[in-house]
Amino acid sequence: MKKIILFLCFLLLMQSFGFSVVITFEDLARFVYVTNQYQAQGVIFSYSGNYGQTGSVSVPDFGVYPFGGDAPMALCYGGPGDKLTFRFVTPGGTNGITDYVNFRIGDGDSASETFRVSFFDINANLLHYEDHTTYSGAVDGGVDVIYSQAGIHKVEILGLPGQSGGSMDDLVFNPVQAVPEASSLMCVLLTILYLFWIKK
Ligand SMILES: [Ca+2]
Repeated sequence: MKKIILFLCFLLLMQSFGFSVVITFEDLARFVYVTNQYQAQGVIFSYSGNYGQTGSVSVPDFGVYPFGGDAPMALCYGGPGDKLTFRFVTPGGTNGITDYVNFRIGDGDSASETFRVSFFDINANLLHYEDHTTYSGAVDGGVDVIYSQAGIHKVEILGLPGQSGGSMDDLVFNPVQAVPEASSLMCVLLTILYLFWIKK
């Protein structure tokens, strides 16, 4: 019994000492649709609207110019009403959560970009949102979005009126934790009860 408890404590410790994940899109070519290429690291992407592809800010593709990310490659999104979404998952693709998300977003051209960034929990409840308008200039047209909160499952970037399309880059998040299903929790509980029972 003591050995089992020690092993479970070891697993919990290993999980808590995980390192943050960093995604710069530099490992992908231009014009690649980004979907589940980073599932093993804990995130998958989806879109409604235009783009959803990698673009080079140094060419520039999609009219996207440097905005302060790790150049040249970035993930480009479209105009008003277009939505770029990413969700945190386990390597096996089941639902996951994180407690810290940080990324660079915007555009470096002369047009302004207005967009809303929303964070949701596993039950699709809105945790937080923030609106931004970025311009070209001193900050290269981009802004850093940083949000810390337990239970972040999904992040949505929605183009607002005035948006002409932009990019995101340098996505950083804390290691993703699996969301245990009710049946798994019950299984763990029954196992613990059984172990106590055979100990007696
Ligand atoms: Ca990049």
